[in-house]
Amino acid sequence: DHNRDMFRQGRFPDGFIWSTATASYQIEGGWNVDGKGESIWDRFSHTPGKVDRGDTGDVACDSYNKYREDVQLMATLGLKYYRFSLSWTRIFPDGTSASGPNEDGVAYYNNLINELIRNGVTPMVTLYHWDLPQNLQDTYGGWVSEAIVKHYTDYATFVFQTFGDRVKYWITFNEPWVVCYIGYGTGEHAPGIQDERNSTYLCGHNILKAHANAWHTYDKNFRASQGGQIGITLNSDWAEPRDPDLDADVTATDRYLQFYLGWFANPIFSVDGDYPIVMKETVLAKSQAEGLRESRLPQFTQEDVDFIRGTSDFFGLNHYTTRIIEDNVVVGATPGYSNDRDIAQYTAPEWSRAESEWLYEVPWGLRRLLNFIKLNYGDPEVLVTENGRSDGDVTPPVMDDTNRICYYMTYINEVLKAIEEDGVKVRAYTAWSLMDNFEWARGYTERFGLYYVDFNDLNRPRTPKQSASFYSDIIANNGFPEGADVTRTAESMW
Ligand code: GBH
Repeated sequence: DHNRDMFRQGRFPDGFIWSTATASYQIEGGWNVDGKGESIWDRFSHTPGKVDRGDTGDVACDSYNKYREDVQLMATLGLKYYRFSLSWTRIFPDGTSASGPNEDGVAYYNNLINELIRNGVTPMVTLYHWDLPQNLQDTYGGWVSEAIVKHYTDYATFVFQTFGDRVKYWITFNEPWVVCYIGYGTGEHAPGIQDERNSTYLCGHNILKAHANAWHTYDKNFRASQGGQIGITLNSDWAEPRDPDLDADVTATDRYLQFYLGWFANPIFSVDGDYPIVMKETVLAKSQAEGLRESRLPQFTQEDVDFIRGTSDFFGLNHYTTRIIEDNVVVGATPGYSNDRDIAQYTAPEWSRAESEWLYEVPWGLRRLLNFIKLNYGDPEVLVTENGRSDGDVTPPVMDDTNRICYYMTYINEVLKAIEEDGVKVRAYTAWSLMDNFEWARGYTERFGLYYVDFNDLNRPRTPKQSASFYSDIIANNGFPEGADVTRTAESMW
């Protein structure tokens, strides 16, 4: 029973990166000020019925105005790194370089970056955390069209040129799986397209191309002069077979992981590149069974494969939870990403659930996933770019957030084991999130912050939860060294 794994004392390697993350649409607000264009999340949240309680990111945490205060929160925590994302439409209001750059939007990010650096905080910048320019959605259908690859590349080139003298860590995309499956498949996220059959796969195809274009642009034109690193952040749950003695379940579990992480990791990080073989074979067979002549999974040319392979300087990983997988063929099911996998998923009764209905606490899943990455994707340097736990929006607010402390403590301890016992090259850990923010389709009903934000107060005051000082202690001690208070606390909670 891996829930009873031992607690491990010890420090993280020198120079280990401790960070927190946010994303533009989730915190900035200022959705239509100073020349900013409309994004698909502006449109989506303004459409009745799409977000719980009708919440929007119009004001969010008001970080567009309160960024100096945010940087002070980081300084208080002793944070040396901060991961945030750029709003594309603040820079190019209609998504194309013909429409910009919008000087006020550029100034906002210059101010934020300079304020971070003045306070000893290294910026880690995500170019795309889901807020696509609405114009690119309207004109081309968004990520289903290869036409937007060029616009993304123009945007990337501009931000490298403009901010790259000070930004040394770039992340091209946050979680393409979510963009393509939840945005273009289930439609629970913007732009709300429900087409798992084709759009989900087309989206993935174009994001992989856009990512590779941005990486090559940086590599060729900016790396030598700017000396930064550029990679991608993928999300994945870990998975275990329902019956480990049943071949069908073991194979189904691998299929689940290949369709999840492998979909994007295999083209970028594997030796041969391209989509996972099992994904190509399965979607082709499913397509043929429907009477189609070609697979619904688009094909890369050998030139594409070579262009995409090897285009990441690190493996950015967002991880939250684990699933139990069973082989399961649904006869007569609507063809598409979900059903192409032929799986059923479960959780274990002993796993405690966070406020988010998908988020079960399974710390050892992170260690296994890190080992899976080491084994399958060439032992890359891994940056954990998100990990965290939600509370509900309850009165009075939960400030002594023991559950979150426990989550961070156990998951971070598993990262330490992965480094020391398994030799996984984990270089960073990032808590999601610095503060409570707009939790996408859940609006403000789920809170992931180290800082509490009062969304009923126009000033959006931030108040530290207990987990803020706990995380701060971990950072100050660089882990759990023998004799430290934080180590005693951790051991007593384990
Ligand atoms: C991250 O995604 C995001 O990067 C971040 O912006 C967000 O605030 C944070 O998580 C917390 O949610 O039940 O099939 O619809 C996390 C990965 C993957 C979590 C999809 C929710 C729902 C799967 N997400 N998952 S499903």
